Amino acid sequence: MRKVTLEGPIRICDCLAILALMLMTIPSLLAGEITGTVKWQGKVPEMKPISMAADEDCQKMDRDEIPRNESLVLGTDQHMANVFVRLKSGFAEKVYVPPREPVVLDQKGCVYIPHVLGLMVDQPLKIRNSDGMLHNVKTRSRKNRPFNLGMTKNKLETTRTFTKAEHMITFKCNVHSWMTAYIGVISHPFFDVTERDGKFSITGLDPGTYELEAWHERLGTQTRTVTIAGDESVQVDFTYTRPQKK
Ligand SMILES: [Cu+2]
Repeated sequence: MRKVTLEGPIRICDCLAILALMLMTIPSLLAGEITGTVKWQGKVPEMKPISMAADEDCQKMDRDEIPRNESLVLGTDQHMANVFVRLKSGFAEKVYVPPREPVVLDQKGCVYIPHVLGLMVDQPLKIRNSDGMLHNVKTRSRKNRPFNLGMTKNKLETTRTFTKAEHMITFKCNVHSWMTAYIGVISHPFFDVTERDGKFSITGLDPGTYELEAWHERLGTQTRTVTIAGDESVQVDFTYTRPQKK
């Protein structure tokens, strides 16, 4: 068996390395977070199945049921999916390093999956065509250069990055009019998108006062002012309801 000793210069190096690791870890352990849920309040509207009659290949795909209109997606207890929650102000104005791992936007079953997603400036977005049939990705953006990309059965994957923060960029398919996705490109890592459980979590926050915003494609934005005093978890819940008729 190899004998390991901690004597002489190695020991000092080890101590310094452990100290450095502790210094890097302690701030994140002491960081605060904002968590919460987003719920729909009131009568649940009936969301009709998407009409895919324009493309027989989409319509006859093997699946349990045709997806429903995605402009309101609820889970159990009326929790809302596809709400983009982000810090709008209060965070340190600095350059945040984006993750190297790509975020994936898939074209599967003739819909975009996910319908709403977020990524950081310069983080790769992998656009996948799991359907292996003709789709077209056209972006509607003002700050980043728009693109219009045919994805044939021979082009199943491509990667793009966005150099500027933009909230939100609309993705549409020219072949299938119902296919829409919304992408938030954010300059910092403090954002989340709800799934059907309606939950969001924004972590790694220094003490301070923040403006927190929830965004929904049809129902608009809501903001809250949230103060984090230290290593605490502050709960903030959002509620959306049917807009009042004017
Ligand atoms: Cu398409």
